Amino acid sequence: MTDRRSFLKASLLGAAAPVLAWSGKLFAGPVPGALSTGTARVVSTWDFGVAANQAAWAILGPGGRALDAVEKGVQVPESDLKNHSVGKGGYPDRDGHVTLDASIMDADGNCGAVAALENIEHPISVARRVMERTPHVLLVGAGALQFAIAQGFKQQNLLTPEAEAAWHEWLKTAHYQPSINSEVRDYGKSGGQATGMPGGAGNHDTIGMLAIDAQGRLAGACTTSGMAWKMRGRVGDSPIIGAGLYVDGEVGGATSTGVGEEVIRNAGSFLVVELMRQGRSPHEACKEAVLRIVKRRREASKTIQVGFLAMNRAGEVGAYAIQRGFTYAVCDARRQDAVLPSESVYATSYS
Ligand code: SD4
Repeated sequence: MTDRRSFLKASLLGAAAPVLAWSGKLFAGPVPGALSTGTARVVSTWDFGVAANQAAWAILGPGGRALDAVEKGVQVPESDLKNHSVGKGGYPDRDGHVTLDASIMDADGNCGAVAALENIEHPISVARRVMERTPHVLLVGAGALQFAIAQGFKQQNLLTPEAEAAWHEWLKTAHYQPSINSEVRDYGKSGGQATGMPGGAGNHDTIGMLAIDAQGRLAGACTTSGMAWKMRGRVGDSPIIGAGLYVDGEVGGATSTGVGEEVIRNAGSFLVVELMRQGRSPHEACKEAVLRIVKRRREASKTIQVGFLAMNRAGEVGAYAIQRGFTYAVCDARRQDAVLPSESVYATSYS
């Protein structure tokens, strides 16, 4: 279990990540290193990032812009009804409302975000409109919806029958313990759709995506329905620039998944980028940011998950998580369906 010995042992694991099977295939290469000039790459959190990456690659491959690629890429899980933590089909809050958070950022510090947005399938596209068509960075709740409607987005019910049934099941006990990332229980079995978590449902599927295009431009996007059964009005890290997402064209980008409160407390993605600015590799920077959370929250960290994913301006990629089970998908000219396991502080599940 997660005693000091296993903590130390897990912390001392080497830098070379093992390979992970995905759809019967194996990513046989090493953790992605620097790109040669004029080539592109996109990475995203979790194994379902493969499909999102491929949509992004349809733009990046022919030489398109990173910003367009990340927006189109994360729209895939936003529309995936089987993904219960992003977009349509996401699990609702404890009062039955599906509320969505999203952010987008380019290499020049342009950024936009929405939080607690309801009834709009693609919050990432509303976030981009906030970035490009308002002088603001973040719109929330009713105001964000009003803006989306004014921009021509169509309203629709995002609560699917499956998500509603899961909510009704949760209501039987209504035990308020919103927790995240049960992949520590489901690792290797569920293909990203977790089940059986404390509190009654899996909800670890936030997507954070980082891309670099053939012209060397970086961009990132992050989108989620947040914690299942959360308090109405709760907002996580995903729409907070510097927490769930940060991009700096001179350095690189970072994104996060997991318990948003812990990421916000540590300005997580900003920290990862600043550590890269100081010379750390993406892997080292993600690891240091995770260890800061664990150091501050030694006891709590045994039962929560946070994972960071980073890419520097050379296209090098790294990731690190508190718990075992965090994966990330990588797509470039070499192959488009790779999934790699992140290293973690704790080598074993807390459950
Ligand atoms: C949040 N960070 O709302 C999101 C949830 C998440 O993997 O990433 N789940 O706190």
